[in-house]
Amino acid sequence: PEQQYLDLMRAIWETGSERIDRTGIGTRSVCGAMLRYDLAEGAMPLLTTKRVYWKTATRELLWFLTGSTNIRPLVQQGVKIWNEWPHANYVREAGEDISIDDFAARIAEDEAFAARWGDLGPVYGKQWVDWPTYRYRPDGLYEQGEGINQVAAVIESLRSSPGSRRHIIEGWNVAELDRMALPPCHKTYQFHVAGEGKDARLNCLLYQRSCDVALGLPFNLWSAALLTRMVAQQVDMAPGELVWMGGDVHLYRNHAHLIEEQLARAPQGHPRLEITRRPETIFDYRIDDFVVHDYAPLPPIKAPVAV
Ligand code: THF
Repeated sequence: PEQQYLDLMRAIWETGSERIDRTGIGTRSVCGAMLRYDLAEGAMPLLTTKRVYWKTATRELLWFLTGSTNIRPLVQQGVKIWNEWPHANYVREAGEDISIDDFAARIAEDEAFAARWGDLGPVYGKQWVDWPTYRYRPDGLYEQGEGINQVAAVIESLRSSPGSRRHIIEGWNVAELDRMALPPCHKTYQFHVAGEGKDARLNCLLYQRSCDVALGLPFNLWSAALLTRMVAQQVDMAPGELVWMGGDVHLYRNHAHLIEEQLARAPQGHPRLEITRRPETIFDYRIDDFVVHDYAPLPPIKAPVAV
C-alpha cells in the first residue's frame, strides 16, 4: 500500500507542471490523484519510508474534535505544526521581531496573549463541531442560530440510516473563508457503509483540494484513517477502506532532498493501530487510547513547511 504514495511522489516529481504558488516557493503539481487503503485488521496508512509523528497528527485530530481553533492547546502539548501562521501574522501586525520558539513560549504562558494572537480563525474545529447558522426573522433580517455539530450528526446518521449518501463532514464554509488563517485543505469527508448488520464496513472518502505531498499528506492520511477508525468504533462497524482524492497535488521545490532520499528507500513492514478503549462518544478519545504496533520506520527527513 505504501508504494502508492511513493509512486504518486515520483510521478509528480517527474511529470508535474512547474509553477510559482501562493507561498512563492514554487511547486511541481498535478491535477487529481487517488489513493486507496484497506483499514481491515488494524492496518493504517502510516509511512515507514520515513518516521511520521503519528502522535502529533493524532493530537491535532483530537484538537479539531474539541472545536478549538486556537493553537494554545497544541503548543502546550508540544505540537508546533500550526505555529508558523500565527507567528507570521504577529510579526507582521505587531511589528515585533520575535523568534517562532519565543512566540510559542508566550502563547503557552500567557493566556490573554494566546487569545489575541493564537487564533487561526474559524478553521476545521469550528466548522466540524459548530458550523454557524442563521435564523431568519419575520422582518427579513437574520440573527445567529445554533451551531451545527457535523461530527455528531454523521455518527447519528450512520446509526439511523447507514445507507444514506449524505454522511458528510464539510470544512469549506464559503462565507467564512476570508477569516481563516488557511482555508481547509482536507475539506470534505464522506462516509459510506458497505454490507449490512454484522458485516457492515465503514468506508471513508476524503477530498483534499490542496496537498503538500511530502510534508502534509503523511499526516493527512493518518488522520483520515484514524477518524474513520474512531467513527467505525462509535457506530459498531468494522473499518473498511479509506479513499483519498487530491485536487492540486504538489511537491515543493525546496523538498527535493526529502523526495530524493525517500524515493530511494523501501517500505518496512505493516504497522497496525490498536484503540485500547471504547470511549463514550467520538469526543471522549484521549491520546493514550491509541497504540501503534509493528512500527519500525526509517529515520525522519526534515523539511521546511511553506507558509
Ligand atoms: N501548509 C503546507 N504548506 N503544508 C502542509 O502540510 C500543511 N498542513 C497543515 C496546514 N497547512 C499546511 C499543517 N500541517 C508539519 C506537518 C503538518 C503540518 C505542518 C507541518 C511538519 O512540519 N511536519 C514535520 C515535523 C513534525 C513534528 O515536528 O511533529 C515532519 O517531518 O513531518 C497539512 O494539513
